[in-house]
Amino acid sequence: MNVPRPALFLLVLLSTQLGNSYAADRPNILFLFSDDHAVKSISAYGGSLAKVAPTPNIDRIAHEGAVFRNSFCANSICGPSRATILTGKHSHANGFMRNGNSFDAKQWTVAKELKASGYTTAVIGKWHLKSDPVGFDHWEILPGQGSYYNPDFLQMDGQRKRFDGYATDLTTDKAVAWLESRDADKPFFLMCQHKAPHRTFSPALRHLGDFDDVDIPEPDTLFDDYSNRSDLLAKNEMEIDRHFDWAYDVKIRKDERGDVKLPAPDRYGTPEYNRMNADQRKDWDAHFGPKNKEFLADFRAGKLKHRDVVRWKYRRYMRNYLSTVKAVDESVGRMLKYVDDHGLADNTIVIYSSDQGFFLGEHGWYDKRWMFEESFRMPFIIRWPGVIDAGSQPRELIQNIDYAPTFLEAAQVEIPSAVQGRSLVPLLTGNTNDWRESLYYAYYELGEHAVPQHFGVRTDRHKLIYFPQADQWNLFDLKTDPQEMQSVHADPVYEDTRAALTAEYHRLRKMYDAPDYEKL
Ligand code: SGN
Ligand code: CA
Repeated sequence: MNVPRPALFLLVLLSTQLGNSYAADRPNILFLFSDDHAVKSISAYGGSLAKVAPTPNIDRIAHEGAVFRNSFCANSICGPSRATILTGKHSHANGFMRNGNSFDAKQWTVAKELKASGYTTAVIGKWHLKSDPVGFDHWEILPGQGSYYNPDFLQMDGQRKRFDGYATDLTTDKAVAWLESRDADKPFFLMCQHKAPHRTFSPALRHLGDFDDVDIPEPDTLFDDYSNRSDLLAKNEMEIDRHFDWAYDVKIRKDERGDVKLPAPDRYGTPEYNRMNADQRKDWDAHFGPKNKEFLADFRAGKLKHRDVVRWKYRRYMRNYLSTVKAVDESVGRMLKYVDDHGLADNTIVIYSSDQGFFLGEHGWYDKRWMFEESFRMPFIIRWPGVIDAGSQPRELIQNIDYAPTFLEAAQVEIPSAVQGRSLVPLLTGNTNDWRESLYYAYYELGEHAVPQHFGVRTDRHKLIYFPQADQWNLFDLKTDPQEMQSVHADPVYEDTRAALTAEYHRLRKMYDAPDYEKL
């Protein structure tokens, strides 16, 4: 390489200062992330909602890069997923096992490592790890879950400031503003993290009504009776029917959240509604008011049977959910445009992901947590021009423990041995040699939505789940029973499979040094 002398001097100086030498053209990493975005509501993933999912910009990343078809989380809940992404470790190894824990900010993270290696780093939007972000040159985060309308953001100086507008738009504005003001001599690592489409699925007001005329297909399992699996399933508290805050008996709970925006929130004052200003409420009321009136009139006249009401709630849920996704996709479009307009596209890795999956009516549910496919799956779509062939669809089993090592390899930084995940870079270039054949899952929460602690292993074809509280095992054959309606754990036909999976489950627990159930 023919480098002019002063430039060479600078390079050498830089490498000595950093204690390492890095190529000058390390890629930027733009990590676009949302909260509770199920793969089936992204067109590029296909599936029953592919035709109605409003995701042209997320799909663009997919078409120009790769869609990981078998991407999963390690623990299907918000804070733990984020902690896993930052550390490349399972929940027990990074200490953040349940929402409400406080992230031990003293530990190693990929953000700290990238920053130390010469990246400029920022996180904007939802954080949900309690302790302040460390390892970022800049951060501006939503407190806790954050609000959809006129949200507060926590600033680096400790101030909490309220901003007018919609959380998804504001998060994007702030991400763009940071890109504008960043130290452009360094490669960047930006985590742009939305609250949407998280409960209460509250759309940008400009999108109210966008899905009113869209026919939304209903999942086959909307009326699951929870038979043929652990009896713990039936004890859940996450049914669209019984647990959305408007139940068939029209009893309004004191902590009304506004899940289906009914009855008119001005009478019951949901937290989201209370944050809106008069103009915003006008739009909201104009949209939901007449629809609620019509529904309630039919309901009170006895025209709707129990299942009609569940179906009505499901459709309203989906219309609001997809509307919030629409704003997330617009944000992705704005970020892609930024990298295009500033000549950054060729050397920027763009990722779209979300902290876990979500039930969109499957098994009658909303929310996540279970190791069932809908909540276990995590979108992972990545574009890296010149490295990934456009339109790739890798099928290997990947997990959020793999993100940190992937970022490190892309940034030419050594991966510490304590990281439990593996870099996806070989898969990006089609090298699938020696890739893992199974994934470990662990869910530790005890209370919310009455989902029991459970642990498991998944291969490409089978899934074994253990519920220690009841000492019960479920086994699913994902080929013959993709909707996971029937455990075959006691079926003699599956004896060999059961033995092999049980052994694999214990092997993984040992390999990852998973804690004993009694210690949880
Ligand atoms: C809130 C939600 C729950 C949700 C948790 C965890 N209720 O408590 O439905 O499971 O967050 O979500 S809400 O009415 O306040 O929205 S997570 O994404 O943060 O893990
Ligand atoms: Ca989440």
